[in-house]
Parts: sequence; structure tokens; C-alpha cells
Amino acid sequence: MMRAICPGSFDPVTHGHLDVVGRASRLFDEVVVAVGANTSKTALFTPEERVEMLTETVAGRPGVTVTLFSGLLVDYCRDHDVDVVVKGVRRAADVDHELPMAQLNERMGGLETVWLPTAAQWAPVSSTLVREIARLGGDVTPFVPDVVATRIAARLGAG
Ligand code: COD
Repeated sequence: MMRAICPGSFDPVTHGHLDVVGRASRLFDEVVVAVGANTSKTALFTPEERVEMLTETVAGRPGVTVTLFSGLLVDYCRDHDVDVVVKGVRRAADVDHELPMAQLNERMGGLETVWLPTAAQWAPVSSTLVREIARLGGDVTPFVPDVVATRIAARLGAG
């Protein structure tokens, strides 16, 4: 049995993330969607809120679970019998960003990484741009699930 992990900040989850999770679930027996903290980013939602939104969004997908993680990804994967990391790659800049992490995760914990090329329609989408569009009053409904768009509107509306 092969267990994969899709780690990310997911602040918030987008259709691009969900495309990668769905494709990973067809390749592996189990997929853990793991919400971690990227300390270099300014958060819109708490990690717990992101887990709630992800859980609502992936509910019913066989073999897919959602969790929080902290600390090193290699430690989480060793402790939870995770075999492989799955990441979505949108463009060359993602390779530059992801390659050192993949190499160091292999070196520190023998943890392999698989990259899935992003579906073309979601390649320009990022959580960072979704947050910016929403903060500036734009429509994010093409890029995120309805439940997420509703939560963003409530969060920003609440000031
Ligand atoms: N389409 C497809 N894939 C996408 C899209 C999209 N539109 N948007 C993002 N993705 C991919 C990203 O390329 C990434 O692979 C993944 O989805 C998550 O993206 P984000 O932006 O939600 O999350 P990140 O990149 O901020 O998450 C970083 C982690 C939390 C995973 C990372 O910092 C980490 O592993 N932290 C743990 C600490 C650790 O082990 N550090 C040492 C590493 S060597």
C-alpha cells in the first residue's frame, strides 16, 4: 500500500490544489492533505480554518484525509508511514522552489517527491493571488470552491 502526502499552506485551498489532490488519489492508495505553516507568508485563515475548508471540500473522496502538521515534513512522514510527497508544479519557478526541498527531504529522511504538472487551466492560480484579488474586491469564485469563496467574503467583510 502506498500512502502519499500533499503538503501545503492551503491559505486558502484553490481548484489548482484540488486538481493535484484528485490526481494523487488516483495514483496512490491513500492521500493525506497536510496543512503546514509557511512562516514566510501572511495568513488569511488559521491552520484550523484551512483544515475545515479542505475537509468540506474533499469530503467523500475515497482514501483522502486532511490533517494539520508542524515541524519537519520528513518527521511527520516517518511517524505516519508516508511513502511519497506529491507537489504540483506550475512553472519553472516552482521547480526552483521545490527542488531543494525535494532533495533535502530525500537526504534527511529518504523521502521521495513526485511532481505533477499543473492542469493548464489552474497554472496561473495561487493562494497568494486569490487573497490579493479578494482583498481588492475582485471575484475569486472561478478559482476556489464555493465554500471557500463564502468564507473569504465573510472574513474580509468582517474586517
Ligand atoms: N495548481 C497546482 N498546484 C498548485 C497550485 C495550482 N494552482 N497552487 C499551488 N500548488 C502547489 C504548490 O506548487 C505546492 O506544491 C502545493 O500546491 C502547496 O502550495 P501552497 O502555496 O499552498 O503551500 P506552500 O508552498 O506555502 O507550502 C509549503 C510547505 C508547508 C509544504 C513547506 O513549507 C513545508 O514542507 N514545510 C514543512 C517544514 C519543512 O519540512 N521544511 C524543510 C523543507 S526541506
